[in-house]
Formats: sequence, structure tokens, C-alpha cells
Amino acid sequence: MTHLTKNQIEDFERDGFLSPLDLFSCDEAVALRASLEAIEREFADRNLLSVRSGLPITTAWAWDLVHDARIVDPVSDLLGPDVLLWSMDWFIKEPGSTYVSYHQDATYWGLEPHDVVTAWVALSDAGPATGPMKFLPASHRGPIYDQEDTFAEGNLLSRGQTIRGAIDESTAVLAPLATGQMSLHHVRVVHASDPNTTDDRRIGMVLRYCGCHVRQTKVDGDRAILVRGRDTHGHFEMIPRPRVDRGEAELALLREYGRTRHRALHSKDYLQDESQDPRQGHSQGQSQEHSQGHHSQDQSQDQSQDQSQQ
Ligand SMILES: O=C(O)CCC(=O)C(=O)O
Repeated sequence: MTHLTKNQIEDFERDGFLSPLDLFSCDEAVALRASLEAIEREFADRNLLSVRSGLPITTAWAWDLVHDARIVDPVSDLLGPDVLLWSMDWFIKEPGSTYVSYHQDATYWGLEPHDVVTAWVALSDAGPATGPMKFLPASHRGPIYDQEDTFAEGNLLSRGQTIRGAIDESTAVLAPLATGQMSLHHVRVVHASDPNTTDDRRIGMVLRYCGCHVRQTKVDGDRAILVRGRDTHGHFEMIPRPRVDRGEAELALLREYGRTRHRALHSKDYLQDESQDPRQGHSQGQSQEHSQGHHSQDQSQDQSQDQSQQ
């Protein structure tokens, strides 16, 4: 049984996050990390953002992983019986100064209503020195804040999205995780993370789930994977299990998915006046997520690079 207790559900509803939860054994997490890093080595000359985020579309083990009952059971306790995976993102914080600024995911994903939960899975140690997630408890019950695109150096968010104005950090709760543990957070909760001061990578496999009733309000044709129950709404096009790992059809679907997701995440809702778009002339940064103007050796991968998230 991997379902949440009544108390855990109440904690999540009160705070907007739940952490830590035991998920994988250390051996399982190490094996998953090895699978990821083998793929990173194999596709080192490609756009790794796209390769990693596209895994459930292109690679059977990743498709199976996002269906794992140990993740989907607790998620469905929060979202109900019919659940979609909207996105697999990777927040890999190498040792160094990169960080994530305070933001709310709900501000720019276009998903409505906000019945969206992230499972943040530690495939390496995410202890206090690695810059684990920190949350402002109960902020998911407050307003959606105005965010600006700062494109700040070292910010792992693609546009350096940052809540405008001062944040009262005094209530922030650090959510360190051991290898194989996960946290769950609500799409509206305010969160951030500090630099990784250790010698190892901090690898977060970040799975975004939503109820089947949730819509993509920014674009048509967004895609998702049904991981639990039935989809009687049809708001998303369904992504099938990969038949051939990184086969032609799977890569074609990844490109389509990437184009749609790019439109959703970079639509004018967030850049109302293109002449003021700070991305003009912005050089390729180190963001974990969408990077603009990148020219990889594989244009097809390039076109789907922005599928991930922030
Ligand atoms: O991994 C991090 O440090 C930030 C992750 C994040 O912002 C998210 O999962 O929404």
C-alpha cells in the first residue's frame, strides 16, 4: 500500500506540499540514475533537455516509470481517480552556483483548474547542502503572484521567472530528500531552491500530474499520458506507450509535442510586448528548461527542446 494517510492528505491540503515520502530503495534510485546517465552519455551531442524530458514519449522504461503505483497512488489520493502525466522534467543541479528563484508553477503552465501535483523524485542525495526544494507553506491558498522574466545568470528556470516584490522567507520550509525519496507539491505553492554546495549532482526527476478534467488554456493540441483511471474529458491528446525505443514514430511525436509545449510555455500571456522581449539577443544559458536560440546538431531535437516546463 502506497496510499497517503488521512493526516498526510490534510497536511498537503494545509501546506501545499508533503515531504519526505519514501519511494524507491537506494538501489532502485541508483539504477535509475545509471539509466539516465547512460542516456546522457549516448546523446551527449544532442539537446539533453529535450532528450531527458522526452523520455516517457520515446523510451518504454520511462513510460512505465511514470505509471509506477508508488508514485501514482499518492498522487491520485490528491487528484482523484483519473490522472494524467502532463510532463517529465529534470532539475539537475550540478555542483556550483545555480539556483531556482521563488515562483509559482501555476502562473505560466496554462493548466486550469489548478488540480496539478508535482512528484519531485530524488535520484541522488538532495540533502540540505545540495539546494533542495524550499516551500512557503500554505501559499497555494493565497493569490497567484505577478512574476517577471529576469533571465538571471545561474537561474535554472528558463526565463528566470521570479515573483515580483519581496518574499517573506521567514516561513520557508526546506524539504531535503535522501536518494530515492520524493516530495509532492501543489502547482500554486511558492517555491525555490539554493545552490548545490556538494561535489555531486543533485538529480531531481520531476513528474507533473493533473486530473483528467484539467485543461490546457493556452494552446490547442497539448499532450499527456493517462496513468490512472479513464479520460472522459479528452482535453489532451494521448501519448501512447513507445513501441520502439527512440524509434522514428516516437521521435516524430516528441517533435510535435515539443512544438506545442513551446507555444504554451512561451505564449504572449507572459511576454505581452515582444519588442520588450528580453530574450532578444539572450545567449544560450544554463537553464534546465527551455533555452532559446540553441542550435544543437540535431534540429529535430532542437524543435522539441522546450517541451519541458518552466
Ligand atoms: O528542483 C528545483 O530546485 C526546483 C524545482 C521546481 O521549481 C519545480 O519542481 O517546480
